[in-house]
Amino acid sequence: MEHIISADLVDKDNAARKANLERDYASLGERLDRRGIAIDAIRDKVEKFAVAIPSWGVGTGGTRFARFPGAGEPRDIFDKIEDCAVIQQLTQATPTVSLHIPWDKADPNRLKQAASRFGLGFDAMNSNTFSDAKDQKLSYKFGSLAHADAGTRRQAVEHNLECIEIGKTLGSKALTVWIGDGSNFPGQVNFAKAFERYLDAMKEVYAGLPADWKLFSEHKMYEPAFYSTVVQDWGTNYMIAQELGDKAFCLVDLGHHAPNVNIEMIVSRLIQFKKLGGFHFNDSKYGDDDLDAGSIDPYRLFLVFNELVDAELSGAEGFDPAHMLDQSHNVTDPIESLMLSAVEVQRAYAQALLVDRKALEGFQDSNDALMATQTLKAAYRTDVEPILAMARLKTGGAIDPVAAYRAAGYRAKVAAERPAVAGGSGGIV
Ligand SMILES: [Mn+2]
Repeated sequence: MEHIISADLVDKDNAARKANLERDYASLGERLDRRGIAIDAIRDKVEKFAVAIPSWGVGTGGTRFARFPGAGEPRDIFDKIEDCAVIQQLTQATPTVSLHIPWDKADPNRLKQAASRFGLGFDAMNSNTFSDAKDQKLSYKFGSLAHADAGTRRQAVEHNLECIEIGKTLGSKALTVWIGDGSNFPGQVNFAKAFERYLDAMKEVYAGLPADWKLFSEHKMYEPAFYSTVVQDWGTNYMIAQELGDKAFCLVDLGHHAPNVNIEMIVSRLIQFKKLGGFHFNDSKYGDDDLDAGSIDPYRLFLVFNELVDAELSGAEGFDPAHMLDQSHNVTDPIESLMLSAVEVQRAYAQALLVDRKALEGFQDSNDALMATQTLKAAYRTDVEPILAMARLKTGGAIDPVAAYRAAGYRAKVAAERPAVAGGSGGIV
């Protein structure tokens, strides 16, 4: 398997940090042991934990006001795969890439070959019927799968079926559908009719799904439509998954809710009714900000993982959520942001594994609110960095991914090879 950053360089960076890490790991191990927790068992689970990188995340993002490209941005999906390979090499937490079609359209066999050079696989396929592709016959300006015009709906269905076809060659096992359909003005759209059209179109997409695939529908409260969206919340999303069938699940993008919504409870509900498909991890302050996971409210991320670990440990039937990042990096090097975001997601998982669930249950049953919440806090307050770093070291990654990345000078190297792309225009990537 090929490495983009020299393995010697990673080894050298690790060698300088290894002795301190071993001391920190032993010290944390002793403290966890006092709590009845075996640190190696937690590390084993962390090593197996993976989160997919969105291909669109390795380019510099932007807002509707402007986009300020960084140096050495990927020019095409093959450059993007190389950037994803760097993230995986240093974190060992991101073995798969999630593609967006048509942005990443290329010969599927070539794509497969490019990824396998670096040991990368492909996660869920993402369709795009929220913007118009070049030379597209009918516009999605007024919607796609829920469009009033049957021809436009047909085109959107065909596009989703094409994404499934590409994904079959790549070894993907899921299709994520997020639509921009909705309205900007009261009265613009008949809510019931639009939802009916969406369901009918999605039934056609679902019918094209291979037996071992899953269909993820992603809800979002607003944007690009600002008055109503067709798939606005988890309740609507749950109805969709119920209507479509056993292979249909709800995808929770953390940024797609109103501020302060109790997302961890939504997660619990979807687990309970076997319809949690997976996540788009990111963080937000005000809306769908697509900020780095754990950068604004790490406690919320922990509380989401508290529900996930609870389901994992209790052996909830059919529980197998997909983990994906979905972020827009406007002011940072996307590779650095994605590496740290993957680590933040891992961190929340590790912390949630430390919750004393037996004690928590006792406090819940005896209505001891204070001790119940302190039980969660005790896990959350634990600095699990030595566990994460040791997991990376043992699997061939970097103890400090950002330091190793900077030492390797990767961004400067690709900046010399990849001509600068034009900035200026607004653009979600
Ligand atoms: Mn998303």
